[in-house]
Amino acid sequence: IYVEQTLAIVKPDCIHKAEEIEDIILRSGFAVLKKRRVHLTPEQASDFYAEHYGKLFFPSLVAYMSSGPVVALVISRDRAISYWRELIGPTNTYKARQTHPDCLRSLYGTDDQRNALHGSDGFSSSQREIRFFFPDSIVEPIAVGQAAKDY
Ligand code: YYY
Ligand code: MG
Repeated sequence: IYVEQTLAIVKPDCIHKAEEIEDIILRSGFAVLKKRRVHLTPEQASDFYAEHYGKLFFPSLVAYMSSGPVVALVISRDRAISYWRELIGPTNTYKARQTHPDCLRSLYGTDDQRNALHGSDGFSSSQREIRFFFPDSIVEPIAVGQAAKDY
């Protein structure tokens, strides 16, 4: 078993539910390793979402993500990256409500852009995103209980 880390963000439209979300994270088998509440500047939000630079939704995404504080959490368990993505569900809140009614974006999202929660989409983005909020982090999966060849 490999214990991974991933980055979760409680976005500005969901910030009043941050403690409730942290409870759900803990009850879902994650450990919360680090946590930070921060109000991103538009420049920081642009850097975080640099992969989407130039897309039509980019300016409003940056405005949304810098519109109020967020809570960034480093969370950890086996298969953390894909499991957290499964829990939050599809990007579009309206689509999520149709296809995954129990997912967190369905329950906590506001609209097609303000979708309450972020999750890293793979190992390299988890490394980049964890270091974005917590620059001194060492981000590696840790083998627990089994030889690496069994992974
Ligand atoms: O990884 P995820 O957050 O599920 O979606 P991305 O495609 O990476 O988009 C990042 C962010 O941008 C998304 O959470 C909302 C916003 N967005 C949007 O406003 N409009 C879109 N058509 C696609 C994404
Ligand atoms: Mg993404």
